[in-house]
Amino acid sequence: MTDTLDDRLDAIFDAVLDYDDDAAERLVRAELARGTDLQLILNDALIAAMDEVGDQFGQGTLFVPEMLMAARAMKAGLEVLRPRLTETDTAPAGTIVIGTVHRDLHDIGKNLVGMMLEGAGFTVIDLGVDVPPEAFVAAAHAHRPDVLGMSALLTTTMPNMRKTVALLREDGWNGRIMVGGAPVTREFADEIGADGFAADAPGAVALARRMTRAG
Ligand code: B12
Repeated sequence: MTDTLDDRLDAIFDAVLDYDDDAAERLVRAELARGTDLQLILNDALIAAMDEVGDQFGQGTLFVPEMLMAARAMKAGLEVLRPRLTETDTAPAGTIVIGTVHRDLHDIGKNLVGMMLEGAGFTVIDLGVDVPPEAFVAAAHAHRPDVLGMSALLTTTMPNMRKTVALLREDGWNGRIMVGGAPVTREFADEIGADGFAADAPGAVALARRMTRAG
């Protein structure tokens, strides 16, 4: 049976690859009850499973419907972690508007970043997915965030990040902009005039803290 921590994390990984929402939810809940470190559950089980799905998709052994079902199972597990990730006992740290860029529907990474930012004391306004540049600009006016975060998972939607930064600056908005998502790099962030890049959710929190401390 699934006894060691590795076995139990493997079982969560397998539940996602089996597209089994119920098992993913149940096993993550059981792991939380045991007091297992959240980052282990995330990195070694849930995110690892999405990486495997991405690899299989890349190899042509798994297709979009399966990718979608795996994403649903991953999200079921992530929802169990949400209350723990978002609970905070720190003072309000600032406001962050976050969204996935135009024509991009990937939101798992963005959601995770949002949850961890909330856990760090930030007020997070999530614009969702497929957010046109104009909608980011409107949100910057409406919410006056300290930091605006953009996520892109497709090389074909990264240019929409560039367009959004350009439109925000053209509009005169001078808050901080951070970008992320699997294909995004620090070099790309510099090139498009964003103020920062982070490779993962803890990195996004550290970056947002630096950005708000610097004022
Ligand atoms: C799940 C998934 C889907 C799901 C998305 C469901 C959902 N609700 O999100 C569905 C099935 C919808 C999907 C669709 C497609 N997908 Co897809 N998908 C994936 C997959 C397997 C996992 C992504 C994921 O959730 N990872 C887990 C999260 C936690 O990681 P993450 O998103 O990278 O986020 C972390 C960091 O990047 C960072 N981060 C993320 N956002 C931000 C933002 C900020 C501000 C900061 C600081 C940090 C940050 O922190 C996060 C936490 O650590 C990836 C493979 C992969 N390994 O990335 C392919 C992948 C991204 N998809 C791919 C493709 C091609 C597609 C489709 C075009 C397929 C098709 N032919 O239709 C469509 C496009 C749809 C669209 N218009 O968006 C390719 C992209 C190739 C490329 N170079 O562009 C990938 C890489 C698969 C592959 N190997 O080819 N996909």
